Amino acid sequence: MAHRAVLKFTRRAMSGFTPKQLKGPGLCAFQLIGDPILTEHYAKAGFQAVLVDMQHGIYSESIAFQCIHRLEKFPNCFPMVRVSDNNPGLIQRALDAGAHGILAPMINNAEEAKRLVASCRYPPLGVRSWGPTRALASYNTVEANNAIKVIAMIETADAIKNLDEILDVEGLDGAFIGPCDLSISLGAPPLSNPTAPHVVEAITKTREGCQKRGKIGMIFVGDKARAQEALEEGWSLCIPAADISWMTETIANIVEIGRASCRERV
Ligand code: 3PY
Ligand code: MG
Repeated sequence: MAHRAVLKFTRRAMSGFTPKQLKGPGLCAFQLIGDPILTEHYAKAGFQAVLVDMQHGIYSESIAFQCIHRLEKFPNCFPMVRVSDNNPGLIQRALDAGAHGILAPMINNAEEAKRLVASCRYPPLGVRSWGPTRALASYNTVEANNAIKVIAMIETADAIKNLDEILDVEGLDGAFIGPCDLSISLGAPPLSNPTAPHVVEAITKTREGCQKRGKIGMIFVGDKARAQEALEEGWSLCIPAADISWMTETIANIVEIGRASCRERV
């Protein structure tokens, strides 16, 4: 009886629920600075998606989820969370908070990719547990299963070795290149725009693997020039560096303008 009452409430609360679409190709904002006002600015500016980074972002879970909630006002901006680990508990909390996209770091083989997919989908496709607290905790589990995008981070030598088996995992929607960790793992310096030929080759192989399968190919890059190039190469979603680097770069430019003007006066 109690269960029926909860279901009835949930149906009413969620009526009119429209899952968001990840359109692509386009840009995704990488949010490391934990403030929902920034999330709103990224959506207003026209980013197709915002990635709330719970792996390296500087904020608590509560703030991260407030950032996700702000995106409910922006139907054209897709809310994504990078969890800190391929852990069903973390993933399901992010989904219950309203994330439509889940990215997990360091996916190294098909077994890990399958575990990631299973955490994101309700039975019979996965093992997601029922906990309707926010928008995407729809009463309609099929609708939720269809709406969620599951993305594996490809950022180790093992992932490149096992790339085909990872990309072939049913229910995995795409792959996301972490160029810095991938470079480190392949014995190169951690660069957002890697130049070592074997790293570039691994990145290209990942893009081609996604394109061949019609899956989402996502990449983090160091600047907007490389972002433009990456989109022209055929990546579906490109992250043009992170907000903390946009900020530090802008700050350095502003300070330099001040210094230059003062130099002229002395
Ligand atoms: C990496 O470069 O390793 C990343 O995870 C970027 O987000
Ligand atoms: Mg990484």
